[in-house]
Amino acid sequence: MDMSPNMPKSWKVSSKPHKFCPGCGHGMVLKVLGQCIDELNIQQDVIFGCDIGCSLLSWDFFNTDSIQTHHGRTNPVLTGIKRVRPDKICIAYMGDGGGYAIGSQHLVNAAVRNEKLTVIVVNNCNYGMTGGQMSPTTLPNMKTETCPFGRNVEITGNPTQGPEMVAAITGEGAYVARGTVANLRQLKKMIKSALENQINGNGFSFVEALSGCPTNWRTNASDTWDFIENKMTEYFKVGEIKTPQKAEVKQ
Ligand SMILES: Cc1ncc(C[n+]2csc(CCOP(=O)(O)OP(=O)(O)O)c2C)c(N)n1
Ligand code: SF4
Repeated sequence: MDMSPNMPKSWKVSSKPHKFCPGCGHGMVLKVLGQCIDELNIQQDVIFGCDIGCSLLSWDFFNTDSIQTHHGRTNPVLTGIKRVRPDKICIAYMGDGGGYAIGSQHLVNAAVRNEKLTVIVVNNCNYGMTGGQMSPTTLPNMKTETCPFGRNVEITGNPTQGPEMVAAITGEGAYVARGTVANLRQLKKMIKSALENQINGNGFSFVEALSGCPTNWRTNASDTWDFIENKMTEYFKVGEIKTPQKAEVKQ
């Protein structure tokens, strides 16, 4: 009987087991990303860029060209690479802090310019790597290290709706969606559509993945899934938001 683990062909086997905490969503997102790279047969052409944050633990995850950037700078670094090598498939991978806080201006400008990149933001409602501080996507009243009594939206504003913002400012041909690790089949379809959109040269491609951080949420398996499936989706609606076939923003 074959007992070897069922890993995507594009994964770098020597860097496994990976370094994410048990139950972390990052590994699940990277698994479906690996499956998409395999199915689209683009491993030789991919340039994978990861941010600072727990996403940096993916710097040696794939057997592809990879680059690890400063916090929030993955989008401009990958934009530069894509502009000099438009034949490459550039994937920018980051957390909600990297995408919507320190790197927000880069996301906005890449989206406005409709850069032909694929951006994946893993939304776990906090700054995971630095110990669970409040991030732009921390839910109203959610407790974190820096809002121990719960996020007060009167003071800190409402959580960032990343895909909705990107869909509103990016151009024709863009693909924008929000998936979740609670529905990996759907998330895989979205990431595949985003990569196909870049392969076809249509425009900016953006997928947010709702994900879990049990270490900082201090949740057991059942509470982690309840939070992802029920609490996060009260605020963050899962689905395709903009597709190149349908230029207008889906409601
Ligand atoms: C310029 C800069 N500012 C701050 C930090 C500290 N820092 C490291 S990771 C991080 C937050 C990461 O959170 P997020 O992007 O949401 O990713 P996660 O770890 O949750 O996957 C911060 C603020 C840094 N490394 N560099
Ligand atoms: S701290 Fe959170 S986001 Fe980071 S690896 Fe652990 S569970 Fe994942």
